[in-house]
Amino acid sequence: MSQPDFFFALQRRINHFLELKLGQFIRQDSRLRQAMSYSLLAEGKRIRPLLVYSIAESINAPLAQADYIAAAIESIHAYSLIHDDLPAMDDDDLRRGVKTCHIAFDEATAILAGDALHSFAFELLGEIPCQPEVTVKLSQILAKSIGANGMAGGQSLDLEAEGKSLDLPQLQQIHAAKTGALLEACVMMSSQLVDLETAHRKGFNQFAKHFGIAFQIVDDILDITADTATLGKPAKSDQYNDKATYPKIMGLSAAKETAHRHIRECSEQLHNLPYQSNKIQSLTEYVLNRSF
Ligand code: GRG
Repeated sequence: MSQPDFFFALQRRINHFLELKLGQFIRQDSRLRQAMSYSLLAEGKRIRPLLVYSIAESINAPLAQADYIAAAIESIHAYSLIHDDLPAMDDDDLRRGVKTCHIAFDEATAILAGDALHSFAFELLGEIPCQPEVTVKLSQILAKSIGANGMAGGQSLDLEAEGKSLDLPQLQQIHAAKTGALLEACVMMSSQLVDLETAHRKGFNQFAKHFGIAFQIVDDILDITADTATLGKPAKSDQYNDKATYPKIMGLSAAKETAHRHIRECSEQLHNLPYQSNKIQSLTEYVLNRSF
């Protein structure tokens, strides 16, 4: 599926903002800054920033605030990809169509680039032009989503599970933490920019849960159905690392049907909310039908 037109403008917006802020925050040109910039500005789909902006637009929150959330989350995402590719983790040499950070630079620089991108995310949140109590809440949500009960915890469970056979609830638990938590944070953080009714906030949170599950199922499906050139990262890497995946546990066609079901749930949640949601809806369909 090709990208909807509005993606390009928002991808340009976040790329420009990231480049600008990297330059402002890290004035000294250094090998570390080059490695951060190499991975952060490489050609990713920017799904997380697109999600942040689409939710912000839908609830009429200022995009000038959403910029900081989108950039913080993309920075965390870049850090997680750098560390995920390291020899001690998935040991991959290709990411976003280019050499992984530790291959293009070296392992120590890649570890530090990940660490510095992690800090950069919180520096960005500290600069967001909004009330201090909102900044605190945003930092809490982000920290929680990437820590031991979120992304890092999920990654740890994923590594422990290599070579073992998991059942569906165990797989869901891993993915909800490893991939789902940061995607949920996109929605939860963006929706903090406006004083929403509790029921509406809950609706967005439910949407985010289904979005995260659908995203991961499609990621697992693409790992076995797409090729390395299209993915921009090694195909069949899950098989190679003997990882539990949705297609492995339930079969390819049931995995596809399950992804469709979660996307239908996303639409239903959006439909029940009193906001304009065309862009969120397009992003949701793109996540289901993407080719990489
Ligand atoms: C080492 C303390 C420590 C923590 C790191 C490595 C890690 C924790 C977590 C890894 C989490 C991870 C890499 C999840 C994979 C998520 C995923 C499917 C990534 C691909 O996302 P896309 O398709 O990629 O949005 P692009 O390149 O388009 O941005």
